[in-house]
Amino acid sequence: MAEITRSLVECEPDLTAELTQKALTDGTEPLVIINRGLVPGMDIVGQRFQTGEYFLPQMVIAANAMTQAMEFLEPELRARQEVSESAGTVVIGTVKGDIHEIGKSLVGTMLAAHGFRVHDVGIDVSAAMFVEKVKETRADLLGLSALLTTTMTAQREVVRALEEAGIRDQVKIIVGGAPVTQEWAETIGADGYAEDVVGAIEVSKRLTA
Ligand code: B1M
Repeated sequence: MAEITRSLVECEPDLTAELTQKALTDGTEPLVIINRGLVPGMDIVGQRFQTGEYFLPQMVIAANAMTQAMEFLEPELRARQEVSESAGTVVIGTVKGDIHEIGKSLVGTMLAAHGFRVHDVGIDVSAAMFVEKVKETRADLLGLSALLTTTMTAQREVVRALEEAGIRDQVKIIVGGAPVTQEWAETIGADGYAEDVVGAIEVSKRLTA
């Protein structure tokens, strides 16, 4: 896994793709490749960006490399789950002002693999759009991702917009993303918080049981 991490950090997307495919062929579980290979690489890239050692282009290259690797991993993640009954309907997206996509998409993919009908509404999604989609799909669960301290507040706006639309009690809300905490979830009146994809599945199942 260290080689995959290194290839991401060194911004070698072709090598990341090659090593990801090789690990899959060798029988490594896709979630192990993600959690022990790819995510640690993204964390190092983020730290280097923060300290000024890396700039935006390196973050973009690393994100593209992980997205490319996810194209091999997503079908494998889905294939590992055989669920006949629907666990519920989920609308998931990244909040307004935030274009971080990878974590949100991963959570969406894994929810689908665990039997949820997932409507991924994308990134930079307004509160009004979330409300519209919840109504349209009659969602049981709404997932709000935010990766920036400046966009966390948009999660609260969505909760308020649902209240104003009179449908807050018809849908459970789960929030997540690097700066988000359990305390924040409670502060804004969300129903659940998850730190990572495994937690997101657990909390989503609990909220829709
Ligand atoms: Co941005 N960025 N970025 N970035 N970026 C971070 C988040 C940052 C922490 C880097 C850093 O400085 N250390 C920092 C935020 C600081 C802060 O506010 N606290 C940051 C910054 C500052 C910025 C810009 C402002 C930079 C600039 O322009 N000056 C800018 C903002 C753009 C915007 O959104 N308006 C920006 C841009 C970008 C790129 C576009 C270059 C790119 C994203 C490309 C894309 O997504 N297609 C990018 C990237 C790649 C990162 C880092 C390096 C990696 C994010 C990632 O994909 N991780 C990130 C540093 C870091 O997180 N270590 C950073 C892998 C992914 C699997 O993990 O998304 O955390 P993650 O998702 C996890 C959990 O958080 C959780 O589960 C997932 C899986 O385990 N989770 C949920 C996520 N959503 C969930 C929802 C749930 C439950 C769990 O329920 C619904």
